[in-house]
Amino acid sequence: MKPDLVKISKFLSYVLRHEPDAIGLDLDAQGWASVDELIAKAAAKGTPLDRDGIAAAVATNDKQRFALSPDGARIRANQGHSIAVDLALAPQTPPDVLYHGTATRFVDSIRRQGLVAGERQHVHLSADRATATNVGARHGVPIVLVVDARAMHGAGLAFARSDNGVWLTGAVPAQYLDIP
Ligand code: HQG
Repeated sequence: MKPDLVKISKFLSYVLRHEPDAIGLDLDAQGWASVDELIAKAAAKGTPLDRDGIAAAVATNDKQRFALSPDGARIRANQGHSIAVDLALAPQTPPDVLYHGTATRFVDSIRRQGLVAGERQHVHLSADRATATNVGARHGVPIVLVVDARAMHGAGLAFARSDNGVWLTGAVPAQYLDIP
């Protein structure tokens, strides 16, 4: 992604996932905002944006973090919210095994508590180890935990997959974790 598009992406993450109130932006219950309103309210707070820049940031985003509605009028973040939104994702049967990348310094606490969503709405899980390693490296020395998603699902715990391929669940009790 080009540097100016990375800047737009970071701004979109901030207002669509965490702080819409920072610019007075209205999100609906599913997390969608009007693109026109976003542009107007960002401008009023000193962040000039235009439709083409937003479209390019959405299209070239390295993790496909955002979605535009088919008519281009609305935008939302695909996952990663700290504010309460109902993404209205259908529950899905996960693969037998999923991965969670974290930092070694969190492992003792995770052994005790399992994985908790913390500031976010969900615990984020990856379908492959490489992605999980990258997620963990954001926090420090990475370590990949293996999640027995099959057993969790069998016990009635719900999973969904975001539009950009991240597996989401409410929490992962420690008994379902294989921690190396
Ligand atoms: C850890 C990025 C102590 C958890 C990524 C993680 C992802 C615990 C940290 C998305 C714990 C939370 C989310 C416990 C969990 N004790 N630490 N009991 N339970 N933790 O950033 O999963 O680039 O909120 O292991 O790709 O790292 O933003 O979650 O290390 O998909 O699009 O608490 O963010 O996507 O950190 O990342 P985060 P995450 P974007």
